[in-house]
Amino acid sequence: PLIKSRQVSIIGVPFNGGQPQKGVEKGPLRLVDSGLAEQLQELGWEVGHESNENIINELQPSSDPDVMGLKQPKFVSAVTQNVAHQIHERAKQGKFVLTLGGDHSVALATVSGVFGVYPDACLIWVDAHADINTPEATESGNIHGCPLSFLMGLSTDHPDFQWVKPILKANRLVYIGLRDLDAFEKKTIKSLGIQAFTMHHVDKYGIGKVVDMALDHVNPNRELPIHLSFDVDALDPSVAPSTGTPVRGGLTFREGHYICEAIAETGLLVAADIMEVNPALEDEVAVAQTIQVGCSLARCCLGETLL
Ligand code: 6HN
Ligand code: MN
Ligand code: MN
Ligand code: MN
Repeated sequence: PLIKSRQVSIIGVPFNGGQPQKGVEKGPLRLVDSGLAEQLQELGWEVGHESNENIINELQPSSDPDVMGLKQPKFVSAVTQNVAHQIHERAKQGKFVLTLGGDHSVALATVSGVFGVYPDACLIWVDAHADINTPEATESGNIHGCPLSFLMGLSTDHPDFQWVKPILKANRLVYIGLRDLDAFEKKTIKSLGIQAFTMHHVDKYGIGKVVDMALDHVNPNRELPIHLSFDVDALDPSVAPSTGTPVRGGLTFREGHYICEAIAETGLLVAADIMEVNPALEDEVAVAQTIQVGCSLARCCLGETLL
């Protein structure tokens, strides 16, 4: 495996500034409080944990008006730039980086940090959404719908995100689970030739074939490092109800876990994000279910089901 140390660095990012709903900032601590660190130790990993519970509030600017149609740009930029450095340091130390969100704008930090250390990595984006809107295109202004446009260099003129380097090439990105795309996103995926497996493809081919085809596309020789960014809204709302932008018709419990298992099995996974768990949404039973799923996806990424 690429990560020889068997050390994992859990990076909590208790951040909600990329979208309007409160509560997603409570995701990381709930995942850890439910025993995630101990579970990973049981799998034989040496676990470090940085909760970042104190730094986020300090980075909130006193005034943060919309810029080019994006909401809270200064707050999102400051938090993600800061966390990108932290993630870069941990990846550079040879540790597996497990980032717990927080909303998906935090991918600006995870992908920047990881690709800074592994420039030839590929990114597997598991999500109901494509998160590739530009400031011009976004209908909501929520930055959690935009991180990939910055990381791919499609949005180079926003003053607050000049620090984001366009490190992601179209042929190193693959989507799985898509089912709610904005018109601009569809057009962009087509025109850039980004490989995308929607729920239609999961139904048609089955998840095993889809993951094989996804890896064949971004990692044909099975030699490049892999970063997995898993938005829990990729799962069906009956599986992961407590999330901010649920969409019917998602991945089953097994399909979601299969993705993590199959990628872990390659030995090439160097970083994983578990994003958009919002413990303030739905009832306590739903929250507990969503937290449990988040933890078990993370464990599968770290090899729980490998023999
Ligand atoms: N997520 N495409 C919509 C938007 O507001 O741009 C939804 C984005 C959802 C983002 O779930 O990470
Ligand atoms: Mn997302
Ligand atoms: Mn999503
Ligand atoms: Mn939509």
